[in-house]
Amino acid sequence: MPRVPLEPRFTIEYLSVLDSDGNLDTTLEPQISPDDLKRLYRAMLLGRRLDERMVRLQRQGRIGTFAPIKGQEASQMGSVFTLRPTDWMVPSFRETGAMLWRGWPIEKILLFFAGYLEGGQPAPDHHDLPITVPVATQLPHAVGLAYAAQYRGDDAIVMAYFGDGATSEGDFHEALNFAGVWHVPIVFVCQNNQWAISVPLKKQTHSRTLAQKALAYGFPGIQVDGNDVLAVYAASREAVERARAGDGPTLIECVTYRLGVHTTADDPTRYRSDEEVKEWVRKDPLTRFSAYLQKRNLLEEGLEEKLDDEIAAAVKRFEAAAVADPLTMFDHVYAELPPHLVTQREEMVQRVRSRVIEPPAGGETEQLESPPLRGQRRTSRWPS
Ligand SMILES: Cc1ncc(C[n+]2csc(CCOP(=O)(O)OP(=O)(O)O)c2C)c(N)n1
Repeated sequence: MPRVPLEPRFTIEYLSVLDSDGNLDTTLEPQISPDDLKRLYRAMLLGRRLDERMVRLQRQGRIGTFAPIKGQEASQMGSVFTLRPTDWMVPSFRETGAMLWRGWPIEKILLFFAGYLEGGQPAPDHHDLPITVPVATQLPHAVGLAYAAQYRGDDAIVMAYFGDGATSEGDFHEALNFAGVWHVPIVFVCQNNQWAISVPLKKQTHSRTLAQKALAYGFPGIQVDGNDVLAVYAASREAVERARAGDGPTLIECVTYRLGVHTTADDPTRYRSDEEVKEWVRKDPLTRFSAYLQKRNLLEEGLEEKLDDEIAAAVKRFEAAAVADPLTMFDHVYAELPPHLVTQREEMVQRVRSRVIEPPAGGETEQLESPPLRGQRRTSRWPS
């Protein structure tokens, strides 16, 4: 018997609309109104300015460890921009930009990175999941949400974010498999920023692209220039429309670069060269998009200052909050605390009492309400 080639054979497309000087392939230019183009740029710039501010706040000890998005603004904004508020956005831990777009107040994001429970809770009418630090664990949840939308027959779709490193996790493969089998309305957005902390992409996979992994699970994958907001937008809109029409999932691989540190606890000079970083600075998504907007006369004067003022006002509101309550860390994992955690909690209570950990100053700061999560008990913030 001869060997028979099976159909379909696969190909992966690569999409790019703007080159690094902001020149356009007019045949591929997506239809976006001038107002929307301005909103997109504003959101990308806000993401960048807040990012830089948060790194400084961390260095000053005013927030904790933070994962910057610098360089990934086009991947995040071009994709999240295509969602409706009633759709679901499922982040990992590097989607500050996408979260801002979805309406998370800046001070709430600051609270999260300062260790406040309140900072991590989406508002009740918010169709977003909270930040997820364990790599790829958000993906099966995202597929579950998409399955629920399909089951209920509503028209919501799900967009789930993750990095190149996440594609080596079992959760990624299980999620994509279920998404394919159930044909659920989901768009997987992989921000391939070339590094998973110090692990380069070539040690992560031997595949030519990450997009092609979708084909093994029976749905389309596309690779886009992730520093080109118009390309990311075009691919995302197509994927969102496909999902909403009942035509199943898509995997979008955004080829981008993390220009900064992995987190503020990282020193990337230990594992990557200055030349490599410089090469990617040339492809900065903001420079490229602003060159395009300049040509179309759509750049707003004084925007940077306006955004900085907005950030400064939010930082003030954030700093008016009382210090975070360390005891909340025991509240929301177990319904009944196991004995070793009861002991640890008691020890923490003693430490707070003996002022090894300072309780809130009282008077000048505003006490935040920490609502209990569903099915859980309310705890008092500070023991008497
Ligand atoms: C399950 C799990 N293993 C290890 C870690 C530690 N860790 C945090 S981020 C990270 C790398 C993630 O890389 P990638 O998925 O490419 O996302 P990026 O950080 O580049 O956005 C690792 C290994 C973790 N958070 N969760």
